[in-house]
Amino acid sequence: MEKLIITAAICGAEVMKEHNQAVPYTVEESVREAKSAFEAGASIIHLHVRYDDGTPTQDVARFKEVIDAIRAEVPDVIIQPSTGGAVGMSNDERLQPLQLNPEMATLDCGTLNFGGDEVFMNTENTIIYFAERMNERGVKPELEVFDKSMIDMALRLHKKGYIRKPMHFDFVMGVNGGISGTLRDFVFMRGSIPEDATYTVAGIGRFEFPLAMAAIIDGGHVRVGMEDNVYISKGKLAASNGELVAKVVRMAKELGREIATPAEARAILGIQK
Ligand code: KMH
Ligand code: ZN
Repeated sequence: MEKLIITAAICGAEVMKEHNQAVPYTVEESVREAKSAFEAGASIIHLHVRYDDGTPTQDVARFKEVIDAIRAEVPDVIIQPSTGGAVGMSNDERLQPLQLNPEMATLDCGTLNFGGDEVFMNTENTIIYFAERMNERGVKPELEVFDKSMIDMALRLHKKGYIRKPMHFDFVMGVNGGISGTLRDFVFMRGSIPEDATYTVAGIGRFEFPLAMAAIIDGGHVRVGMEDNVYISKGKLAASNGELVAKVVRMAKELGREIATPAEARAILGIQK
């Protein structure tokens, strides 16, 4: 079985220090959390950035500041900026981190309810627009799919030539508005992607570790981190993103799955550095 790629989603755009004090806002806090995740075994950092007061931003200057600071401490890790940003941001606002030519970036493959009155908008034309911008720059998309219909959209856009192979999916499961985080739905999602595709799974909240376990057994890859879940176990807050990653490493070791380095992750995903 391939080695296990662990992605750390260190802060997202929604979770706040009120949920867990370790959620990073400042540049220094982002470096601390990225470093802790890398040292624990993560080879990819899924990156959102915040202003110092915690407000999410897609501002390219802020991304550059954070990425440069992470690179200074953790030179080799794969940095995967979000192009999802936060609900309500415009397409071009969301796309700003591509100006930095990252190795990877997320490509959200559909619109979904996001709790209450929030809607995370990704129309077909938006997805095509984002895919074209990534293709122009040679950025590997991580296809964020919050539901089975989004896999079907990605496959249609692949047939039309907008999304290239090898395809790499991220099943984000358990969002209030997306597919559930049950094992039944995990099996449905992983059975719906092409044989030659790779996937990672991001279980939200209490689904994080059960779905990590399923992906480890299945030969998939795993995303954990404060963007998705702030608890290390029921009712106990995680001290850091590194602690969440370390738990996945322990699970993988128990099951005989080795952990991929960033270089090995690049080879598995077909990324040229
Ligand atoms: N913050 C969510 C609205 C991504 O990073 O591409 C979108 C998100 C997905 O987190
Ligand atoms: Zn994200």
